[in-house]
Amino acid sequence: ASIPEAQREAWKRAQTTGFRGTEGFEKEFVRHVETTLGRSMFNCDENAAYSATSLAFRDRLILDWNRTQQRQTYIDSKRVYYLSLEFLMGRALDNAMLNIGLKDTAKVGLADLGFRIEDIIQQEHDAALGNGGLGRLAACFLDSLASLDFPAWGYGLRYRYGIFKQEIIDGYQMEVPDYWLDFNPWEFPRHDVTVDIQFYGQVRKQTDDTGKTVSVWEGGELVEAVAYDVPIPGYDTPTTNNLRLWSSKASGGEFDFQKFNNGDYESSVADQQRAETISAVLYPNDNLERGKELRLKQQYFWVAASLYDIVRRFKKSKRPWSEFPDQVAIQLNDTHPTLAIVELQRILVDIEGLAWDQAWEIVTSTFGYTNHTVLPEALEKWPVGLVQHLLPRHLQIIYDINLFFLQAVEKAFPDDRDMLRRVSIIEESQPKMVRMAFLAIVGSHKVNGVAELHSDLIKTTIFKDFVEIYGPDKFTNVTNGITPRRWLHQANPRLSELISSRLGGNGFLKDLNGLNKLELLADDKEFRKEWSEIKYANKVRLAKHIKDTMGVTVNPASLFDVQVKRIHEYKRQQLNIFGVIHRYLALKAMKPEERKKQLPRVSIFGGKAAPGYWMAKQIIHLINAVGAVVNKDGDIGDLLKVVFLEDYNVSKAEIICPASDISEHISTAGTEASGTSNMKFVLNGGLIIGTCDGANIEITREIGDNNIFLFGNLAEDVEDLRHTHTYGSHTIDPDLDKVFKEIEKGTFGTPHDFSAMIAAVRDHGDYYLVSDDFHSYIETHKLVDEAYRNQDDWVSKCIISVARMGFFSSDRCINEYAESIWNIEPLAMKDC
Ligand code: B1H
Ligand code: IMP
Repeated sequence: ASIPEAQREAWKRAQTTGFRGTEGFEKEFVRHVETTLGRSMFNCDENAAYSATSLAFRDRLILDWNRTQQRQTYIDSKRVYYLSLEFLMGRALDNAMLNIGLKDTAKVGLADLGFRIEDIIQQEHDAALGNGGLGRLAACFLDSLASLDFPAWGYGLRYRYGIFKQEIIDGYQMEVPDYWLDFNPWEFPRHDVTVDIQFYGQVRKQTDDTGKTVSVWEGGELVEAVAYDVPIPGYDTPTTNNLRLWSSKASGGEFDFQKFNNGDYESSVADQQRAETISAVLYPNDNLERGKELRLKQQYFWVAASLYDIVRRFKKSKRPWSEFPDQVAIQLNDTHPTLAIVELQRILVDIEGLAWDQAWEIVTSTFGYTNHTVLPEALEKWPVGLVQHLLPRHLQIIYDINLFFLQAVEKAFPDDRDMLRRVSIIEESQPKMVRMAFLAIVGSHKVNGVAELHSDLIKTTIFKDFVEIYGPDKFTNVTNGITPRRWLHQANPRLSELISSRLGGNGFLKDLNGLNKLELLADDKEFRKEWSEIKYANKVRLAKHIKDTMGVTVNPASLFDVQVKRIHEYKRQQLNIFGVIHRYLALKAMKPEERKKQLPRVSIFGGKAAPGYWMAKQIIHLINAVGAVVNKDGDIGDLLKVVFLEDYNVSKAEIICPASDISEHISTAGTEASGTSNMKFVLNGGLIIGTCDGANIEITREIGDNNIFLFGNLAEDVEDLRHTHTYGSHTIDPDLDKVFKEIEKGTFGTPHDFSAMIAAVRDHGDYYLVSDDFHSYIETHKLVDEAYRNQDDWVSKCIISVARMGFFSSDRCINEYAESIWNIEPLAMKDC
C-alpha cells in the first residue's frame, strides 16, 4: 500500500519492539498485571501470572506476526492454505517461549517476581479443538511450516466447546463440556474481517448482457463469519504464521431489530442462537461420520469463509485468474473441507464469470487431498436431499462435475459399464448419497495417504478404480511426522538437554537426522547411565501424576506399559486388557517364590470414547473394573498395577510419552492409517509393541527389527481370516477363553456389563481379530519382559532407536508436501 513518507516515518519512530532481557520481561509482566489485568503484587495469583506472562509473549509474537505478514504480502509468492476442521494445539505458552528462545529469560524473571515457571505453565487450559491424531497432525504441520519459513495459513473453526473433558466416575466415562474461551490471550479477534455466508434459498437461471446463462443463488439465510487469528511462532526464526479460526454469529448485528421491535423478541434471539450454534461445538467422533445436518453446515460455513478470504487476498495483486494455482495451494485435511472444491468452482463460474473448463482447470490445479482412513464407517457421504436443501447451487455443480467426469470415464473405458456405477460421485442408493472422497479425488491434482502401507491400501482397495482412471502418479504417499520441538524439546527437556550436550548444540531440533550421531553413544556406560536417570525421573513425574489424579500408587521401578489414544475397537484396547487379565491369572496361579521372580509392571491406559460409542465405553469400564480388583490384591502388590488415566489430552501426553518403557500400537493390521504417537514414544526413548500396521512398519525399517516388538497377523491375511470366522469354524484361543470365563465368573464385577465385548469375539465374527492375534500378543509380551531384565541392552536399544528417528520429523513431511504437492518455496525473514 502507498503510505506517504512522512507518515511512514512517524509510524517507525513510534514502533514498539517487545521485550528482550529479563528486566524487559519483568517490566512487561508487571505492566500487564497492573494495567491490563488491574491487579497488583498483593493479589497476583498464579493464574494472573500466567495471563501476564502470556500477554508479554503475545505482544512479542504479534510484532513478528505483523512483520511476517507484511513480508509475505510484499513478496507475494505462492502461499499454502491448510484446511482442517481440527487443530489440536494443546498449550501455547511453553511452546512460544521455547520457539522464540526466551524461556530462560522468563524463568529468571518469574523467579524474581516470586513464581515457579512450571506452575505458571500448568495454569493454561489446552486448546483442544480436535479429536486425536488428525487434529494433532495439523498442529505439528503448523509448527513445521513456520519453523521452515513457509508462507502458510491454517484455516479452521473456532469452536466454543472443544473436545469434552472426560471424568471417570465409578469406572464409567462421563463427559463434561470444555468451555475454554473465558480468557484466551493467544487469539486476536478481527471484528473487521467478516464474511456473510449463505445457506438454503433457491437457484434462478438468468441471461446476462452477453446472452450467457448464469445461475443466481438467492434467498435463504445469512450467517456471519468472524475471523480470530492465532499466531504460530516458528522455532528459531522470526517467521510467525497465522491460524485463522472462524466464529459464527447472526448476520447484521446482534439480532433482528425489526423482529425485536415488532415484539418478536424470542424469535430474534432464537435466530441469533441458531447462527452461533454453527461454531459452538466440535463433533467428538474420531474415525466416524454421523451425517448430521449441523456438521455439514459447519463444513460449508468454514470452507466458504476461508475461500472468500483466500480469493480476496489473491485479488489484491490483480493477477489474471490463470495464475491462481501459481499463487495458491490448498490442502484438504481429509474430506471434511471437500466442499471447497465446489465453492471455488462456483466463485469462478457464477461470480467471476469464467468458463466452466477454465475454472475447473484452476480448481483441480489448486487442491490436494489427504486421506486419513480406510475405515468404511469414517468415509463421508451426504444425502443428496440434504445438500440440495442446504446448498442448492452446490448440488447442481456437483452433478455437473460428476457428469463431465463420468463422460470422460465412459470414453476411456467403453467396455466397463459397471465402472461408471462404482466411481460415480453420486451413489445410486436409497437415499442417493454424495461420496465426498470421490469428489475430493476428482477435484484435486494429488491424493496422498499418510504412511506407506496406508497409501498402498487406498490404491488397491477404496480408490482402485481411480488409479486406473488417472494413472498411478496422481496418488502418492507422505508418511506422517511429529514436531520435535513440542515432542522432544518441550515434553522432555532433560533428554533434549542431554542430547544437545553430546551433539554440541540444538541443531537436531531443526534437522532431526542430526540425532544419528547418538548411535555412537549407545554402548557408552556414562551416557547410558544419564539416559536411564532421565527416564526414571520422567517415570517418577508420571507416578506422581497418577497418585495425584487417580489415587493409585505405582512403583517407578516397574516396567511402564502404556496405551494412550482414542478408544476404538480397531485400536484394540480390548486386546490389551484381556492380556492384562491373562497376566493377572498367571501371577495368581504361581507359587509365592516363583511370583517373586516376576518383573513388576504398570499397565497404563488413557483415552476418550466418543459419547455415542457404546462398545468403547464398555472397554473403559472393563479396564477400570480390572484395575479395581488387581490394584488391591495383596498377592500381587507391585507386580501388576492397572491404571486408567482420566482425560487424556495433549498436555498429559507431554507427561506420559517421556515416561513410557513400552507403548502399545496394536491395531488390527490394515486399520490404523499411520498413528503418530508411536513416533512420539520412540523419540522419547521408549520401545514399542505393535502390529505391522501404519507407520509402525516404517519405524521398524528405520530403527531395525531388533528394536521393536512386532506381533500378529499381516494386513494381507486379514480379509481371509475374517472370511473363515464367518463361514468356517471359529475357535477361540484357549488362553483368551480362560480370560472370558474369568470375566463371566464375576471376578471383575457384574459379568453382564462386559458381555458385548466377549460376544464380539465369540459370536459376532471377531472382526478385529482379537482371538487370532492373542497368542502372538502374549508371547511377545514375554519377550518384552525378558528384554527389560537386561537393562544395559534395553537402554542401548532405546538410544539406537532415538538416533534413527530423524525421518519422523514433521519437517521432513512438510518438505515433501512442499516439493511434490504444493510446489512452494520457503520465504525467510532474513532475506529482507
Ligand atoms: C484419522 C480420522 C478422522 N483418520 C473422521 N481419520 C473424523 C476421521 O470427525 N470425524 O468425522 C475425525 C477423525 N482421524 C487419524 O489420522 C488416523 O486414524 C491415524 O492413523 C493417523 O495417524 C491420523 C493422522 O494422519
Ligand atoms: P491479508 O492478506 O490482507 O489478510 O493481510 C494479512 C496481513 O498482511 C495484514 O494483517 C498485514 O499485517 C499484512 N498486510 C496486508 N496488506 C499489506 C500491505 O499492503 N503491505 C504490507 N503488509 C500488508
